[in-house]
Amino acid sequence: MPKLTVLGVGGCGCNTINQLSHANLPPSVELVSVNTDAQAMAATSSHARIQIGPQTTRGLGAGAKPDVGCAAAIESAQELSQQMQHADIVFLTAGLGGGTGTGALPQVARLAQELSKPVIAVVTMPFSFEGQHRKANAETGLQALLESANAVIVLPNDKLAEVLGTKVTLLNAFKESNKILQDVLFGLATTISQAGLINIDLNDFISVISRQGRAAMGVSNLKADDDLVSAVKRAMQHPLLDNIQLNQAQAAIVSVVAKDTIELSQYNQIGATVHEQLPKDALVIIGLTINPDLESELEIMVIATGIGFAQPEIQDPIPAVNDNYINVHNFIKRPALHVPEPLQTKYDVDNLQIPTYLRQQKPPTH
Ligand SMILES: Nc1nc2c(ncn2[C@@H]2O[C@H](COP(=O)(O)OP(=O)(O)OP(=O)(O)O)[C@@H](O)[C@H]2O)c(=O)[nH]1
Ligand SMILES: [Mg+2]
Repeated sequence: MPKLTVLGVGGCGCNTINQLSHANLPPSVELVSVNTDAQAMAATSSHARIQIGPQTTRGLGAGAKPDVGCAAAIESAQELSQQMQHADIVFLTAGLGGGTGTGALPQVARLAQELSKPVIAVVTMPFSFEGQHRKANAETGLQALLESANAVIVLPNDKLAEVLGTKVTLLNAFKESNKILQDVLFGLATTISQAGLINIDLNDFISVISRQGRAAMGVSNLKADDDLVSAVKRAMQHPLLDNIQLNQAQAAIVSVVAKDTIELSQYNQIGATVHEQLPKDALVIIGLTINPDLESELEIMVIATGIGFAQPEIQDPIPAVNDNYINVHNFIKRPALHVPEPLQTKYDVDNLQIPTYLRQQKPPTH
């Protein structure tokens, strides 16, 4: 079963890991919290923890200085590499704008790249109210990350207020942004772990995510009487994602889980809708899994990659059924998921959703 290792770096990254640890992800997903801040990290529930830069920071955080976060990751490079060496795919997540996540994440991505692991990073950009200084740090961190991760998914925190309304509590808004990662991890882990009858296999997946650049991902459910085309578009244009140009994407992976009543015309329509949003020559891989017990009519997960970089020659042959976007058409039943034992935590989960910089009531640096 392909192993997905998720490293959450810094306060925000560790919050996301903590939330994921309560989400019953498949056992092939390993959660790792990484922080310079020993106290915040000890409060995170995960399979493994790496306190980076014990010499550089003495366990006290990076004080909103990305250089310190960067030095901490370099100090702990060996442990970080060891943690990632058995992964088939590395997911990284952090909030950009502080010291640890912003400085360490590009270094962690570089280490993963040195191990030849495909790397997807999901990062948040700071709220406007956090000030110019944090914003500038976040922009610099993002540029560094784009050079070392394959696919980078950006969630601007300002969109949380725009989409969820100003009345939403900060905690719920953060939970919502962390849920995007949760949904996609869940979808991916189940899609690529179909032992024996694999529909989208690890190599398909790697060929899509190794397109360097910005990426988009999303999940949507189709209820009875819902419009199929809108559901596909919902999965492709998640409102919390940064505005990205899907018409510049080089590749996409689409995983459809449906009841056994799905019609061929519906399946074709999903493919056609995805294809319409992307350039004509984009590589699109679509898989279908049948699960008669699905709660909704259909579940669609999309990851589109390679956005914003010059388009290289796409070599991958696409075996066609009768359309050039369908390459897999296996009707298989999704195996029952093994639900892992809940992870141990002795701390109040809700409190942990509060970013360290708020919990410690330090004003953001301007
Ligand atoms: N969406 C979301 N954003 C968060 C969360 N926690 C923090 N943030 C954002 O992430 C940015 C970085 O904050 P932290 O992750 O606490 O910073 P850090 O990487 O630990 O850096 P230092 O504490 O300076 O070492 C903040 O400026 C916020 O914009 C969270 O749980 N969800
Ligand atoms: Mg911190």
